[in-house]
Amino acid sequence: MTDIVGYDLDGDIGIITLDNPPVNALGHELRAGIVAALDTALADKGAEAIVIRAAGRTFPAGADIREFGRPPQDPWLPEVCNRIEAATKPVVAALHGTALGGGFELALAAHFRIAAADAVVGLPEVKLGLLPGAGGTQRAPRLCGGRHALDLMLSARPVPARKALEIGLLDEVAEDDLYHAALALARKAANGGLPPRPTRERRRGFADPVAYEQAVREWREKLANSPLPAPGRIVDCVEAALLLPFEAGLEFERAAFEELMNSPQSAALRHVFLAERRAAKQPELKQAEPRPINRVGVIGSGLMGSGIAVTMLDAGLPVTLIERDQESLQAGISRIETIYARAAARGRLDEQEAGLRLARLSGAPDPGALGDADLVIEAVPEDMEMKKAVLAAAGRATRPGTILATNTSYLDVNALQVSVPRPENLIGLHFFSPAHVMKLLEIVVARQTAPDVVATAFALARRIGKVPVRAGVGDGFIGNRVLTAWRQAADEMLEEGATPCQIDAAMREFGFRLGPYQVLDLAGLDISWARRKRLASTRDPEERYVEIGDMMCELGWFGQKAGKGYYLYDSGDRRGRENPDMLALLDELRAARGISPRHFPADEIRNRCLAAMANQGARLVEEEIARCPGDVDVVMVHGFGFPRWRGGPMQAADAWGLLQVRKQLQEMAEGNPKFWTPAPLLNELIKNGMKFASLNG
Ligand code: 3H9
Repeated sequence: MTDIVGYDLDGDIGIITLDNPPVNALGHELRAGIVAALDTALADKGAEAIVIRAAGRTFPAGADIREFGRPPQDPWLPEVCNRIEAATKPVVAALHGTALGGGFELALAAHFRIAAADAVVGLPEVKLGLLPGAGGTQRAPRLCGGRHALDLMLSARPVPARKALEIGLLDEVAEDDLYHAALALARKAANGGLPPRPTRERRRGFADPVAYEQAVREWREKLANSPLPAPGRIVDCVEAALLLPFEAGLEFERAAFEELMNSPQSAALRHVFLAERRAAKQPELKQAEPRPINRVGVIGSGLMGSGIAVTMLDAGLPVTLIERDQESLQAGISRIETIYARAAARGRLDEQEAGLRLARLSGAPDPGALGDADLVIEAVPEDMEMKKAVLAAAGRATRPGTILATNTSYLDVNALQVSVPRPENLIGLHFFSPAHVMKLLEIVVARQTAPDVVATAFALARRIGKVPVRAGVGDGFIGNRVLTAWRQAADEMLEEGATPCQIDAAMREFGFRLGPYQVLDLAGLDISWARRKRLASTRDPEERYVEIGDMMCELGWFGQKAGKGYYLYDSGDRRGRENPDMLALLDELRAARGISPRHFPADEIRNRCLAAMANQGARLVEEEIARCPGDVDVVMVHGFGFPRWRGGPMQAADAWGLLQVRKQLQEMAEGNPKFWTPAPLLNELIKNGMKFASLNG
């Protein structure tokens, strides 16, 4: 057969084996190979039944996402599924690993499905702004009914094999040997022990049409305000499965799939999926072996330090917490205990598990306790001298192979390297607050960082469930640089007449969960204040400087933790309400500057913010602090709540049109040229008819 599809005869059963690493994605070659192997099996007089299985780590995890957006090549996946279903010999799909999307649809078209006990199945296309487009919306409901089918497709969550068996999506779960259990099932079918049954003819899932329609109605109501088209189209297709003949249902699904494939939301979601995986791939992972990490030290147990400790404990790593004295240590431990108590109270974790995780925590008021740590992360306040002293002490207390990491948000990691005995062991691990919740991890590779330290950081990110992005050394790395630009654009509008509420509302309408001022309040305004003070002497006097943030900090309004920032936070309230003192302060500032305030429509707010972010992203790429625009997008999606379905600022700028972005920047450039002048990279791309996406490789 082909290199990636094999055909053998095992006794009287034809075995088709798919072997397209890493995840058996159903690209053109694999699809063509399956059709050819199926023809061979059907023509093979020795084969009474057929098993389709996969080699490697998984049964196909879906259609090949990298082919999307290109002209389709025959045979299409829906066609392959129809051919399997129409086979004149019984076909058994033997699933292991993660049988997802088009992979599971292939299985749904087979006559029987058996899965390994640890396999999961799912239809997660909605996460890519799509729907199952190879018959999944029509076949799954026939097997498991409307409610389960809708849950499967709209939650996008994979279902464990046993649960899938229970709801009718599988026929058997193989307790130990999947291959032999699949052979036995195929033999039983071949011997007439099981009736042939194309899924299109199954009616089990339609047994209770009233409940089916009720599920459709409930989901439709729930999704009424979704900004995404895919969920609603999934509901339409599942409803169509009940109402239309099978072939017409397939056509309905096909049309909806194509409409979604051409939607900007799907383009953005696919972009983020691929960008996340590109960001995790680093040359060092091929060149160097990650160092083993069995114990982690965390220095500093404030908001960041305790969140980092929880992240490590959650991943099964023992943690040694270091504080300057017993009292601070006790406060840090209590903070961690509170995080677990809250998780248990909310039912996210059972108390026993919370206890097991806490049992991995130890602490000491002295870095001497770090002797057996493989990695030490400092999370002390943003002060260069303090960080240098803490890292130097950690360097002295640890073994030669111990990796030291700084969680600095802005400071120069090259300068910090100078303070430690083994600079090649120092790296930046920039977590985002709250560290045990936020997925992003900026991995800051400094001048002397060793390749195996970089490889270890990326391997660790995977282990602790974070989304890693490499960043070069530069003030604020990637995320905080873009945030600063976003904030500059927003602050200029504040000064000219907008309010924090209006700006935040416009950004939420764009799809952000939180607006820029809510984010600043959450992170603490003192952090960026300290940075501004540090950089005050280097500030370009020609650059427009909006003083509002400094004025607030001088009054002690540090955001959520102080109960007052851009918003007011009554005790226990994390959402905040409009801060009237803030509005008065703004009036004061405008009056002092002689500015008469004007109204800002939401689209102007969004355009200015987006242009500023994309321009800053372009500069980060030029300066090689970000490797590519896609990395900037991943940072903004995972660290700052940029709506995933908009793809991040660079993808959103591509979608808006780079000419439009430049026009917006040029319009602004007069008031603050240094900040708003389009980055040379932007001009270069426009000149060559390219987009940011062209640089993602
Ligand atoms: C679909 O099926 C549409 C159909 O309904 C209709 C069609 C007509 N394609 O995530 P990982 C690569 S839509 C191509 O790091 P993990 C990935 O890029 C699809 N490549 O591993 C990476 O490559 P590299 C519906 C894919 O163990 C490598 O595999 N299916 C695809 O953490 C490892 O990936 C989905 O949405 C793909 N479909 O997680 C499932 N999937 O090594 C999407 C993965 O070169 N996939 N790759 O960087 C996943 O959720 C996870 O990848 C999975 C493994 C759980 C499978």
